[in-house]
Amino acid sequence: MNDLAAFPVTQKWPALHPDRLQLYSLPTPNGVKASIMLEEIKLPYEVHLVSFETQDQMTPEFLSLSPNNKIPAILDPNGPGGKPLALFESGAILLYLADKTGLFMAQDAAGRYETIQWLMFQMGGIGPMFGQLGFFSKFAGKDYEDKRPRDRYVAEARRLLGVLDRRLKGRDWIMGAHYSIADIATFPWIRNLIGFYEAGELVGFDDFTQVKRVLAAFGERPAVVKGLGIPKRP
Ligand SMILES: N[C@@H](CCC(=O)N[C@@H](CS)C(=O)NCC(=O)O)C(=O)O
Repeated sequence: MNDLAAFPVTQKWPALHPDRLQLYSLPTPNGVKASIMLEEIKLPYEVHLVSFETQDQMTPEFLSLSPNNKIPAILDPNGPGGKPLALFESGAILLYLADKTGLFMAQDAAGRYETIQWLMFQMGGIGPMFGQLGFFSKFAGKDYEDKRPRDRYVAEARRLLGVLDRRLKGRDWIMGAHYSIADIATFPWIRNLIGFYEAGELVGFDDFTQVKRVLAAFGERPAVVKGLGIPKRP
């Protein structure tokens, strides 16, 4: 068995089951991508809560794993070559777990790149842009008198929703008949936009009927229901 003691993160968050994949996270739209994927692939894992209230993400132990001070991060004792592998960035974690299990990723080369393309669309577009919209519409930025930043992100969120809506027309999921890591990356953010950020009306969410349809299907998956609550907040 691989010894995880060499990883400083295990000093703050001891591994009770060092043979299992270790997840360091919080149930945010980026965090739940990892927990939903782990529930989907049914890989045994041990979860550790990284509390933002106590700034856990800024501790040297966490930074040794995730130098960008963001969740989620994982430590897999059984990585490539049987050696432990540490990873941060949710998109990289999804790709790694898809490769490790052969699940939720097209197996032909062209389909694989197409899946990665839509995963990147979420990572570079939907995630960062919706995040800015949340800041300017619900959090500190909502009190700014100048509404141009908010309007810019509303317009950009609408544009991205339109791109996704057109892609989903005639398809069950982003990659067609097959549910994939592109869906696991994307739909927690759509859910967050209209749920936690309460920006549904602002972006005219009702216009995006395909996105609405697939969001509903996503929310019915047992692994999604479970993964959305992992790790439990105290
Ligand atoms: N691109 C990163 C973004 C991760 C991210 O923004 N995580 C947020 C929570 S959703 C975080 O850890 N924030 C803590 C901080 O900024 O201090 C990923 O997809 O993993």
